[in-house]
Amino acid sequence: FPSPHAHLLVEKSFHHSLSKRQHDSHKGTFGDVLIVGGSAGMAGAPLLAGRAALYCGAGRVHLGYAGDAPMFDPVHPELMCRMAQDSDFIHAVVVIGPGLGTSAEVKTLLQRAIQEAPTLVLDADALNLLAMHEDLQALVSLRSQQKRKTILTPHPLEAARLLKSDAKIIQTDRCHAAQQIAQTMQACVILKGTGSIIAHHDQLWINSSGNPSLATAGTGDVLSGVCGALLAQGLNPEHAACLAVYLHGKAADDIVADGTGPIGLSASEFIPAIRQALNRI
Ligand code: NPW
Ligand code: AMP
Ligand code: MG
Repeated sequence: FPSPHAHLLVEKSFHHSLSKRQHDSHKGTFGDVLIVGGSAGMAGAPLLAGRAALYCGAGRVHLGYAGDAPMFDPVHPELMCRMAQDSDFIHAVVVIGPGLGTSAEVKTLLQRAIQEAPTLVLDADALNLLAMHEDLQALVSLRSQQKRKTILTPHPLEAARLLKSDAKIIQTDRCHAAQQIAQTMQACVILKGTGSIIAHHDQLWINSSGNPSLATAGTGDVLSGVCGALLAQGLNPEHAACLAVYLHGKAADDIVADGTGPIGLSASEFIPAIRQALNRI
């Protein structure tokens, strides 16, 4: 193992992860998730994240669109859609980045999320914007002093942009790269890709689940929504990150074991399988 602090994530790492639902619980008990993203041409990304948050047990899921907001999701009319600028960033776990784009207008949305959200997941274009703007990186690292929780979910190229490196170099020492980002941002980091790494303070976890059926557009957007839902239900960032990554991979393994895939699965198809894995764990 690369470090004495590294743990392998396997099924038995997660016994009693989400506590049993109380008989008198209600939607307020399970928290609100707000997904912020969806510039022109990428309206699907927030839908994937939002549907994943819904299927992983968030009490209410809101979508804040940076581009033209759909009035509702006909597949999941439970999702509440509006313009991102009119969304409430304070009373939800905010997941920002899926399909967000990197324009000057969306930079303002990201700054708001970093400053207002008590709990934040930074994915995709939110990470690309951070790489472009050091002032935003400084604001992210301030969050830990304010006792605000943050997860970053880079894939290797997003990690390379953050570290001003290149994806090949990141892949040669993935643990080190994840730890470097965690240290700079004072946050929990998921470095995605085969054997995703979770880094938080001096702790490291390495995921054992997952397979190449996940190598398709939108699976990262799904993962960010799973993280949001687990945070909304009260898990701390490192626990939410580890469980989200494990379930995401386990769902893919279950689908392949059932005889569908690994070729030709679409990101949407993983979402019900993640729900099943969560309810079984
Ligand atoms: P290559 O090809 O090897 O050079 P980008 P994005 C690399 C949204 N989406 N190991 C690899 O580089 C997202 O949310 C919207 C090694 C790959 O080609 C973002 O906002 C969708 N390398 C936006 O699109 C569905 C790896 O990174 C490149 C790697 C752009 O996000 C799709 C891609 O990185 C999408 O999610 C690995 N494990 N993984 C929608 N339906 O609306 C990735 N790479 O250029 O940052 O583009 O990730 O597609
Ligand atoms: P993104 O590139 O943001 O859409 O994220 C892709 C997601 O799929 C991440 O959670 C990756 O860890 C996962 N993934 C992609 N390819 C593989 C693979 N070959 N094995 C396991 N997980 C993968
Ligand atoms: Mg992605």
